[in-house]
Amino acid sequence: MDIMKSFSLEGKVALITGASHGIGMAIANAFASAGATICFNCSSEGSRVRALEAYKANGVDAHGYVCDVCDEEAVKALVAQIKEEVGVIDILVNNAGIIKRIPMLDMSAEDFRKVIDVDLNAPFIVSKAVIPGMIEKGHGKIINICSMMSELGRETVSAYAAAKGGLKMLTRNICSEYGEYNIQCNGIGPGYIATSQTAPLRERQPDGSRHPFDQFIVAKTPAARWGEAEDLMGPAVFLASDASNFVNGHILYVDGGILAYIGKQPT
Ligand code: NAP
Ligand code: GCO
Repeated sequence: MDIMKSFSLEGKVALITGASHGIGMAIANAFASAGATICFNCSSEGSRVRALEAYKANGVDAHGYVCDVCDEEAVKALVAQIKEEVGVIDILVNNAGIIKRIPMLDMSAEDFRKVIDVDLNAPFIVSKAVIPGMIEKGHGKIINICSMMSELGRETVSAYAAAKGGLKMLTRNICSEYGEYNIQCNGIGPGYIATSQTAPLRERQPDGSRHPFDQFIVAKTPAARWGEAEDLMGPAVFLASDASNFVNGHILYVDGGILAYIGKQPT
């Protein structure tokens, strides 16, 4: 048996939401390397055009769409358009996400709802649109991009932690409800990854020193570094491939060990 064939995504159609850059683009590039046809959406035409150029420069012939993942009718239309233009979706990565770092007592209910809408309601909406096609095909892979905040809280990220905690349980519920149709739904929980989303946490201070949070995270991570989006490529291909057909409802933390580590005693 050639075990490496079980990691192939040849002939598969993948939709990665929010893959105009960052983690989503890295995962899409990994899937393309493994043989998948890449579809992605983002929230603006500018992002879509820039992303298509980046994919092309990387040798990936991606299909890009502008679609707000919070808009159920637009999502249903996107899935139908992809079916028409590319094929029925075999692999879905619910990656699109936002964060608002605001102390809870200062956060408006509108801001709280917006984060929940993108980070939790949208994965429900997109999964609901994609699962019927997976059932018809007799297989499917759904990967929800969770977070360390699916397990831990911290100051200023109440909405995000609530959303990502809910996304962990939505992952387990899709596993429970659709596992019998040969659909595996798992999560990836990235640690702290150097993307535009975390750029504010890594900004140099006026005196040129590293951001205190940057120093904190590196000290708290056994790998002693921030993660790179590329660190997620292998785990994502594993969860999207036949190699993980008996893995279901699992959140795979790709965090350099941070969740396992209590932290170094202050000197
Ligand atoms: P990012 O660089 O901010 O990218 C977010 C992506 O989501 C962009 O492509 C953006 O599209 C898209 N998006 C946002 N709202 C959307 C909407 N309503 N409809 C469609 N697309 C939308 O974020 P990232 O760091 O790559 O993170 C990607 C995912 O990983 C997120 O779910 C995030 O919560 C999660 N995560 C990140 C980290 C980290 O440390 N970076 C760690 C754990 C989990 P536009 O380009 O059009 O704005
Ligand atoms: C934050 C960060 C984190 C990361 C990630 C960690 O402000 O704490 O943005 O939330 O994005 O989710 O796994």
